[in-house]
Amino acid sequence: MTPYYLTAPIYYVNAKPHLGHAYTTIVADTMTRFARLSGLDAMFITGTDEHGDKIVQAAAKAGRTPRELADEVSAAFRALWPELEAEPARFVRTSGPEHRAVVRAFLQKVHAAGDIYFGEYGGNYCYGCERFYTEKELENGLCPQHQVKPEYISEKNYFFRMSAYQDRLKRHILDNPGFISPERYRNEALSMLEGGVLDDLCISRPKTRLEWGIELPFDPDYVCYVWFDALLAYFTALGGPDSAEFERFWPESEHLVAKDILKPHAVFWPTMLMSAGLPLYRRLHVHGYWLSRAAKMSKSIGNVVPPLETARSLGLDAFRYFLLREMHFGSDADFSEEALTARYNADLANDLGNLFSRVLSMAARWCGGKVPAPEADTEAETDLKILASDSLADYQRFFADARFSDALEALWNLVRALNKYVDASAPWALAAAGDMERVNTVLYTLLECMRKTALHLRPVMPGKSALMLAQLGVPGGASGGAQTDSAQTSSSAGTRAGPPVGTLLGEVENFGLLPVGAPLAPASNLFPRVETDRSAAAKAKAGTRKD
Ligand code: ME8
Repeated sequence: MTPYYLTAPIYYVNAKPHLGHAYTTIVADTMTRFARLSGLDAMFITGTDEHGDKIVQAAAKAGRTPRELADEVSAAFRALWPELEAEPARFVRTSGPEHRAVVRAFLQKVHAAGDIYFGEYGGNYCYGCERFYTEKELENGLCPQHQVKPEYISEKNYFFRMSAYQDRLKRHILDNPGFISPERYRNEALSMLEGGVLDDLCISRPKTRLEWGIELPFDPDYVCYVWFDALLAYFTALGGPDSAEFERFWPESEHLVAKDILKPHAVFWPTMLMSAGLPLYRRLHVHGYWLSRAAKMSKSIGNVVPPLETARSLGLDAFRYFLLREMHFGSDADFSEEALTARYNADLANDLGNLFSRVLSMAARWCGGKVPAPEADTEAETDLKILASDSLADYQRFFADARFSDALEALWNLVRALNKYVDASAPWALAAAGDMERVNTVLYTLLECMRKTALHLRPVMPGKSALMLAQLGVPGGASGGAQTDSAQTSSSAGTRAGPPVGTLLGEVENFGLLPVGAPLAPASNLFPRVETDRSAAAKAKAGTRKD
């Protein structure tokens, strides 16, 4: 099986997880499940980024040691992922001994390549970002991420000769159009490489100023700068660059990040890899920010969306669906409870839930609760099958390109067409007229398209998809499918099980995979409609009128 390796960021432990962290990790999980369903041997990893000034400062504020704070917050991140049905194959902690060894070995390689030198540097340092900013990068003298005035710091440090790789990196980005996507971030990365010489990268902090870090192998008075530490987590998760797993997975590696950490991933990391003589990652996917009340979530603004409570409000699968459908990957999106409820009612309760409810109750009534055998198609079925193939092909294509919202929109074209087909073919009228051959054909066509829809939704809504497949009598739909998914990801990559029960291969072209005679659920209530303030008010008004 072709390998596929995806990384979500490893998150800082200075604050608890919020919706933004949940989003990236859920997207990573969804992409991995999609890859697996497409026949790849896929896994994703995440972890926590635990060293550096930021953590030391947060720990001091909380009256804890950095180690205590890191242990506590890292555990909170780790515990969150299964609650969101996100199943990383590995969870890397940068304060662990395996990671320390990987970072030190990498530093040695870059040092041996002659790309590390000792020098003095003074500059504007933002503690929040853990990096120096050039005057040009500041906005009105403030850090563009944190809107705080950076501190001027001057000290002797080690530097990575990043400038030496500027042209090579630029050429690589130009020669490989898919290296950074969407396009706007590729252009942004290219513009970082335009106009003058790229600064070299300061990669150390003197121990007199910071002790909470990995000691440089060539100077014990210094610890490693956080990005040279953090990015190597992507190697640690594979057992380091000398492991067999690295050899297998690294050439197929893809990274997933938000735009705040574009530069470290698009510029620092590939130049570091070039210096160490290692292959570059294959692709970098960059998404925008979730905003809350029109601002980036932050503790100080007080607009942080807690992921778990929000996920539970309408069910985890609805939450995952919302996140993928609402944000156009690459652009910012606004989060609100109202938008979540509106999408839930419109897309899930009305369109998808209603389809399952009406078709299964008709099959219970007229087909004895079993998948009926279809007779010859009419033009309506032929047209519907063409629409289904087109929608599914679009879905798969968009999904593979990380265009999740477009993918789901394409799938909903099919869901809405299926509801229209129910209305137009009116099986109740066919049954009343005794035309059971047409009833069977119409219901089989619907059930088969519903199976395809449920299967395609598996990466996004693993729980509801399994339930839908079980309601359609698909063998192994509920237990088999779900078990295979979790068995593959919770164990180590080397021992992962075989391919999942269903796959997307052949689903666009082939029609009729739903076995005739399979037992169907007598009823379905997948997404009960929820009352909103507006719908309750409308009902109350209607009630008053009737009275
Ligand atoms: O940057 N909207 O960690 P971090 C969408 N440790 N995504 C968001 C978001 C928002 N409002 N806020 C955060 C770090 N994220 C480094 C990474 S990787 C080797 C080291 C997500 O805790 C998004 O994925 O600040 C973003 O890139 C990441 O959290 C930043 O997490």
